[in-house]
Amino acid sequence: MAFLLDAPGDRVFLLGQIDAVKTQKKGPMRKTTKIKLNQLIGTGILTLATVVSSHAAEWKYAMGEGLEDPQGIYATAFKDFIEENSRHTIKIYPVGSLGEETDMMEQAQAGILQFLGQSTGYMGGTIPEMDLFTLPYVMPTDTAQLDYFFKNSKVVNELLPPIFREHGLELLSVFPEGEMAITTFEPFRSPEDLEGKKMRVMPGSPVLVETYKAFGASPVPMSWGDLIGALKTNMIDGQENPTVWIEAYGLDDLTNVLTYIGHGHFNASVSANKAFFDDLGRRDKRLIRLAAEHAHGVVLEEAQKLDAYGLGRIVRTNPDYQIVTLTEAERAPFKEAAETVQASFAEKSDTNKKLLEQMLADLEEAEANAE
Ligand code: 6CS
Repeated sequence: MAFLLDAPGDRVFLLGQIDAVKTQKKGPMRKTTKIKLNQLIGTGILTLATVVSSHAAEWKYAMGEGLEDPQGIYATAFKDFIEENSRHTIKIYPVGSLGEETDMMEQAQAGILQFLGQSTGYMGGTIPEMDLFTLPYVMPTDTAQLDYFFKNSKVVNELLPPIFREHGLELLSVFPEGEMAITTFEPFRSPEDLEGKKMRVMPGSPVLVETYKAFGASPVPMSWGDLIGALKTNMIDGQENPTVWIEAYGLDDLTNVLTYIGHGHFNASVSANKAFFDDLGRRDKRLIRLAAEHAHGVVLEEAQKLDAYGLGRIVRTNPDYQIVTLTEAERAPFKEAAETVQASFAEKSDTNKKLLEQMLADLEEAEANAE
């Protein structure tokens, strides 16, 4: 049965017949996923009132990645959901179109942008508590546990939203993109091997600087826009990023070795400008939350495939490239060094301490419940 909903000035929906269509474009993952709104209605997530928006607006969404990267997949799914289920439209500004990530953060806080997709690694300078996600050897590398954590965690769902509001943002999602891999010119297997090596880290995060110091290296905070040039001119000796990104942007062609030391995951967040969000009506707020929930589900599934696909492509297209996974014994000194970084984060404020404790509890729950 289809219900006809016709509100003045609103789009007419035949509920039970609407499909929100999302298309992914990357390589072998290319496919079309139909998101049936009646499935959401069936689960009670969606009610008639939530689907309809009362006026049409164009909202701006900027992010630190391209359309085919994980943040782009999220943004596209978010946009499609909003556009299929309201009269609003979303214009997406991918990496490079509005300046560096720090510029985009300022634009989102000022309300020039309505939505911001940003790597958590860039956020520590603006929202110090976000460095939680950058702490070494805290997050698991198991993707099922990560998915469970990012959907159910008290840290993400309860503790961080009020902190974001203090910074003029409404938090919508935090999601993982892939395990951090370190690319270098020379192989390393211990902190001693990294001594004196200039390692590029994302700018703004005190934790990233402390981590690479603890690992024996000399960290060099640098924006994405400067990284390729710095590798080409040997200004730096290495950098870290998830495999999906390393392959997509050819960082394997610019270095000789990729090493997994199991120290962390690359994560991204999505938020809205708080004043914009607060001014919206109940229906639009609900629409945005549903779009975020939908996009989160899409990216959790796709990002893992993309990360594995990235590694497969490196192995196929760059056969001389060395791929190293450190053994547990080789990881031990890195893990030990990481403890000082975790302790220093917790000592910085009571909020940090509380967040880290809750994060560890959430991760324990994820380990017990993830399938
Ligand atoms: O290394 C960086 O700065 C970039 N890395 C990723 C995976 N996404 C965006 C970010 O700017």
